[in-house]
Amino acid sequence: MEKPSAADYLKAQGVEAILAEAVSKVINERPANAVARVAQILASSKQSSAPAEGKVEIYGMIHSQNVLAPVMLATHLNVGSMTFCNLFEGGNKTEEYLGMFPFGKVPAMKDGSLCIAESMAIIRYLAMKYQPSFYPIASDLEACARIDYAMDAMSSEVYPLWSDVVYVRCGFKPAPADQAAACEGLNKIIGTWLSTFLADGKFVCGEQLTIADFRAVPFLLPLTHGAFKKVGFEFAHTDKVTAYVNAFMAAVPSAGAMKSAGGHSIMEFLDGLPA
Ligand SMILES: N[C@@H](CCC(=O)N[C@@H](CS)C(=O)NCC(=O)O)C(=O)O
Repeated sequence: MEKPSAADYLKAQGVEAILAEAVSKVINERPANAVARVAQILASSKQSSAPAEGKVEIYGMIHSQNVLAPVMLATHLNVGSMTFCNLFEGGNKTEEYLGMFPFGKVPAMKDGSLCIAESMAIIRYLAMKYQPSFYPIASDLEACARIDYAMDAMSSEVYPLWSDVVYVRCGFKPAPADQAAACEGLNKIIGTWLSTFLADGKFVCGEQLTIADFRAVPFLLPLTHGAFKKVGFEFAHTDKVTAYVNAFMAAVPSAGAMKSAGGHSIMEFLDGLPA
C-alpha cells in the first residue's frame, strides 16, 4: 500500500492546502541522516550514573511535545531511547504498532513485555521504577499531588488554548473562530500556571526536579519562539519561562533535543516554518 504524504495527512486533518504543502516541504527536506543524528544527540546526553542498561523503547517523533517528556526522561535516566515512529507515513497505524498500542498514538512505550501509551502514564511509570525522587509515591504524597496538579492543569487548562495558537501556526490544526481571543487567553492561562506552580521555586517542586518539569517545559519553550507573531501571539512571559527552561536544561542534558536534533527538534521545526 502506498504511504500517505505528510501534505495529504495534514490536509485530511483539515489544514489549509497551501500550509500543508509548506509544512510537508519542511519535513521532507530534512537531511537523510537526521534520524540517526537524533539518536546520536540523545545518546550523548545520558546522565553518567546509569541505573540500568538502556532497554525502554519510546515510540515517537522528537518534535512532538507529548513525546519529548518520556524521551528526555528515559534518556536522562539512561534506561532507554526513542524509536522513530513516522506519523506522516502512517507508522502509528500499522498492524504491528496497533497490536502493541491499540489507540495508534505516540508517545508509546515498550519495556520488556509491558506496552503502554499516554505520555503522563509513561513518565510516572519510568520515575516510579527508575528514579523515585522524580515522583515520590512511597515517601511524599503531597509532592505527588502537586506534580499531578501541575501536569493535569497543563493538559486541561493550558493545552486547549496552546493548541489553538501553536498547532494552528504549525499547520496541524485549522484556526479557531476567534484567533485573537485564543492568543489573549493563552497568555492569561500561562500566567496562572506560572504563578501557581513556579511562584517561589526553580522547579514545580522547588529545588527538586520532578516529572512535572519534564512534562511542562516542552509546552512552554516553543512559546518563546518568534514564529507565533504570525497568528498575532506576543508571549507575555518570556523572561520567566526562559529562566525555567534554562534551569531545566542545565539539570537535564537530554533536553538539548528540544533545540537541536538534526533539524527535527521543535525549535528547528519552528525555524523552518514559512514566514
Ligand atoms: N494524551 C496523549 C496525546 C497523544 C497524542 O495526541 N499524540 C499525537 C502526536 S502529539 C498522535 O499520536 N497523533 C497521531 C494520530 O492521532 O493519528 C498523550 O499525552 O500521550
